[in-house]
Amino acid sequence: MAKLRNQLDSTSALAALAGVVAAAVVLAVAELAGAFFTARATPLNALGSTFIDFTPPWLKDFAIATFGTNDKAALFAGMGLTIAVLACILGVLAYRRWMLGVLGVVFMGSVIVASVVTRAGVGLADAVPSVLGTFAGLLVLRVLLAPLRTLPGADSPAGQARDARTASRRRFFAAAGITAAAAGIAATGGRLLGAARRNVLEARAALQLPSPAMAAPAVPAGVQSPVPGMTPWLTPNSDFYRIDTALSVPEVSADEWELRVHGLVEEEVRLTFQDLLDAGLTEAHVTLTCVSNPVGGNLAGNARWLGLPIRDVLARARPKDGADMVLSTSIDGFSASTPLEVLQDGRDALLAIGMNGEPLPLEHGYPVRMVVPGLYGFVSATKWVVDLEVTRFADRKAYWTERGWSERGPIKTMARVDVPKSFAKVPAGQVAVGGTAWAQTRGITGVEIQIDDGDWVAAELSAEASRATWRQWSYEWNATPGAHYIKVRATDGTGEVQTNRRADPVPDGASGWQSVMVTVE
Ligand SMILES: Nc1nc2c(c(=O)[nH]1)N[C@H]1C(S)=C(S)[C@@H](COP(=O)(O)O)O[C@H]1N2
Ligand SMILES: [Mo]
Repeated sequence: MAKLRNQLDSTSALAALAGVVAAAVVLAVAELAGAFFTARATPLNALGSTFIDFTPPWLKDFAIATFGTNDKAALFAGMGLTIAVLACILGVLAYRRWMLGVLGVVFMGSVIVASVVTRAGVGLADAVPSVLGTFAGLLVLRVLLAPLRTLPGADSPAGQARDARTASRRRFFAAAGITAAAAGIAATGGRLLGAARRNVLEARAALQLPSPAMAAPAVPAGVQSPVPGMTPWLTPNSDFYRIDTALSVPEVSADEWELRVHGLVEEEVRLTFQDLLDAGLTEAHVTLTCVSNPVGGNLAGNARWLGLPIRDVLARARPKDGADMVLSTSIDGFSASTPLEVLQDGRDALLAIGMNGEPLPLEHGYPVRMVVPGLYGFVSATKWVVDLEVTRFADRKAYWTERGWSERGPIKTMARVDVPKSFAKVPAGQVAVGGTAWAQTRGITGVEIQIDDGDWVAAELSAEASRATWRQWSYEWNATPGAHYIKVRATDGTGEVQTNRRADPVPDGASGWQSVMVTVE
């Protein structure tokens, strides 16, 4: 009897230990996954905040009085201890009744999820790391408890039982040790990764953009089409389309950022972020467009960019005769080939640090990116740019050129219907039709509409801010019941009408007229 109790107790101790290891795995996996999601609420910090919220005031006062500036460390120690105790109980519970253990772990996971998603500025997607952690914890608990279940009963022959028990225990300790070590590495890795991102975000938040030496021309009244539901003329940073090959957003510190300008130049130039802040910066509205944008697509956005004209940097480096291209490279290896003459012809091609009055968002290239009016992004808009090599198209190929896209990418004239949407149902009578058209650097001088097989008629153009930006248009349509097609085409500043020749985005941009089907009731 005593022997049986003894054995039960020591097995319970192992089960408790399994619970602690599983809890460590929950937190470690959540922390590691969290590093890739958000800097605002990593699982450990969020749990800490919740822990603070639930700590009675007297205990808080006691902690601050006792531990002073070490109160954060004390908080995490206290939290760790609480979690460890709960985890011991959970481990034993799971050993006795697996389903009870599962419920306990899921409850613990829910507490972490709730802690994360109730922090300010956090979305539901930020719960994913905690959910992943919870599953990993359950798995580990299951695996660790398995050898404990095969411990021989009291009725098996004594010697054999002792050997089997030793073997089971050895397996248990090996598995628990390896898992605990892996959890430690994952948690440390997650913290380090998360810290880099937090540091960059804090530096970005503290950054004061200089006022431009050359301000953007005032935006005329009436750039926005009056049609309800229209795309905003100026795209908010949070709505700006994002295209890049980066699996996780590069975290580049502005302090460490440096741009090297080299290749076919008389003088190699190096620029720091401070050099950019100290230079006279230019502000300009420029509409970016992605070459992958299909006819009627929305991979285009318009922002006010603040940056140093690239021609100023090139003037210092003095390109040599024979150079015809600048290969810009990002810290993550992406590269773009931009014709040298485009960067020198006076358009607002910028090494941009500001977007709509803010430092660049991380995903849009913080601290520095290129913005070149008139060229698709894949040959011009390098984010996290760190290197400009003055070279020749004959000598060097950019990232997408090596993958079957063209080496040059002037933006094609394009008109788009924004309202009504494709397949919309609208009431008969006056229907407001509105959209956006672009032909950066050439400008838009006309937009025409065709209903079914009718005549092409001129739409009303909204004001134009510059030839580097898109232009909105609107049209009052007297709609009769039935299914109708609205076609649209633009004319650019050279007088050329947008081509109806259909082309896929590969290799140098889609073309053709958009046709939108609507049902009038
Ligand atoms: N470093 C880097 N820069 C990049 C890319 C990329 O994949 N990596 N994609 C380019 C492409 S294809 C486009 S369309 C624009 C998009 O810029 P955005 O994400 O700020 O809208 O960035 C360009 N700059
Ligand atoms: Mo793109």
